[in-house]
Amino acid sequence: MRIQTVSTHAFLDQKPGTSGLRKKVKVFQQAHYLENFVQSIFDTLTIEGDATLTVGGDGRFYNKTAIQTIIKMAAANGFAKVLVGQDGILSTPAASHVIRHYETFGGIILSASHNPAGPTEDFGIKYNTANGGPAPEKVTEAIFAKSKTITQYKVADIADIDLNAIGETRLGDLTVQVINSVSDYADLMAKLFDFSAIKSLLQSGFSLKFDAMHAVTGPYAKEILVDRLGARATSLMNCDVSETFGGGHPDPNLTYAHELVDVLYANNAPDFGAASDGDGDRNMILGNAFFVTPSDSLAIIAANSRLIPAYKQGLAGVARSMPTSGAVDRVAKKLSIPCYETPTGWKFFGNLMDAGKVTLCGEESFGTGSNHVREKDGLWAVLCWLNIIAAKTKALGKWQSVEAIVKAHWAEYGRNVYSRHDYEAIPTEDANGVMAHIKSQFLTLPNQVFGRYTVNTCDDFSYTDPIDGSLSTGQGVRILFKCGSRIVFRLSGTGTEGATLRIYLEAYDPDIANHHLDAQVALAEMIEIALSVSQLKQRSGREAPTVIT
Ligand code: G16
Repeated sequence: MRIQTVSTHAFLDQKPGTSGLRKKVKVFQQAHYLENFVQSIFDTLTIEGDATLTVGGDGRFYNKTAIQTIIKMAAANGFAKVLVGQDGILSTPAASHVIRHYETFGGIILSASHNPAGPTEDFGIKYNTANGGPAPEKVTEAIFAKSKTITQYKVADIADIDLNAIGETRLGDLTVQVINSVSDYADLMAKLFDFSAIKSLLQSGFSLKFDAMHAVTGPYAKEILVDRLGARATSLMNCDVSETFGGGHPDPNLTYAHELVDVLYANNAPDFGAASDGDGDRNMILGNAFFVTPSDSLAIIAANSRLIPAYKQGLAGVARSMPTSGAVDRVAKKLSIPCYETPTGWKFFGNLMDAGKVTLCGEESFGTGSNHVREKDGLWAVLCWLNIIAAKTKALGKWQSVEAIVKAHWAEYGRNVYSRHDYEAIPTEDANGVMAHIKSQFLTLPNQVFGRYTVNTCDDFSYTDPIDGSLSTGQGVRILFKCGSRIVFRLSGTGTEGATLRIYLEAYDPDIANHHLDAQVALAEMIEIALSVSQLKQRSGREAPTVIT
């Protein structure tokens, strides 16, 4: 096997964001760009003789091209074996499972998640460590540092692999094994959940609609929901993976998953609806004409976790990202288990799960998961809900609607009314100006009264990892009110165009008489306060958010 050493020049923009390096495809197509980043990853690792690398992606445009390059570079950099999903497909949670199940050295996941796909759209790459989780910040910082000084990379002179043919190929010192993309993951789901109870529920006439948004979960949903659980084939929509994700924006929220939303809000709607994103780690849960806020979904799964076989012994603890609502905190209190508050980014949950401190984690950004893998997991969340409904149905003799389950939860715990307003693709200087303007008021805001809200404190969230002591600063600006309500401002770390400014709004309401209110109505006063304190409209020229969830 001939190994070429190729001279290159550094690109200075390869800083991984919230979840890996995400850029336009055209940026990745520049000569040496992808290779530089892959070499920078490999240069931060100590690759031992028998090391295996897992590789897979969400099937978007450029996935297969990148995989061929990565295989050649893995061969040149000392990996003994590469495990790759058939056709280059592995959903992000499935990739995490493959890394753990086959105990591989680590993995490279190719995805820009919920961002659109195609020649003029987005691509992404991230490294996951042997625990199956996204590399922690100290590793991503080291990769970035390498990328700024790189002068050469190594690539083996070997033929392209047939990614369609399951089986092993030997190329010089490297073995490439193409594996079924779905079966290991589907087997894991069958171990965690009560498939026979879910099957009975589906046979009893309970109807569902799952929207894969033309992205990676299509084949997973077919195998699990239809082939193994017996849902009708018509329960699935947009389940053929296309390289452009059907020209859509595979972000499972009320704006971008409108096709599914229309079905669930129509006459004779199904009892349950769900969607997942480009790489299969996000989820949106809907009932008949009812939307479940991701923060509530996490709390409800935690509160009912004993109904699911995998969690019937109880939870070690739970964790949520700082901007996620405190609904799960109330459940943790009742269960007398710890609840951790981390910065945004699934990578911050890894240490807590590895140390056995938490079992369930979740984020307001439509991510929920458990310690079965080290990524959030869209289909897992869907199965949690189906399992909970199936178990309650068994106990009550009839099924409860999603809305009834959520409202019963609010009646017991109170409602953390919640919404996020996103202003996407605004000029970076304007977004930075808004953040600086809010921070400049840190000393004057406390004790100011805005209608029925009085500011208690303000800060820029920072986090010290309780396991390894690492400190992460600048994780979101918080305005905390005396009544426990709060407004958080944060710049997204996953966009590829300008800046995305997120405003997170939360107010706690224990009064059942208000629980029917639409969140935008219930939070109207706080939305006005957020706009006035931030001067967002004046500074960005934007009249309204791009997305409201
Ligand atoms: C990624 C991270 C999540 C994070 C989300 C949004 O998700 O894994 O932890 O909550 O981005 O991050 P931001 O607010 O910085 O845009 P995904 O699904 O894009 O991989």
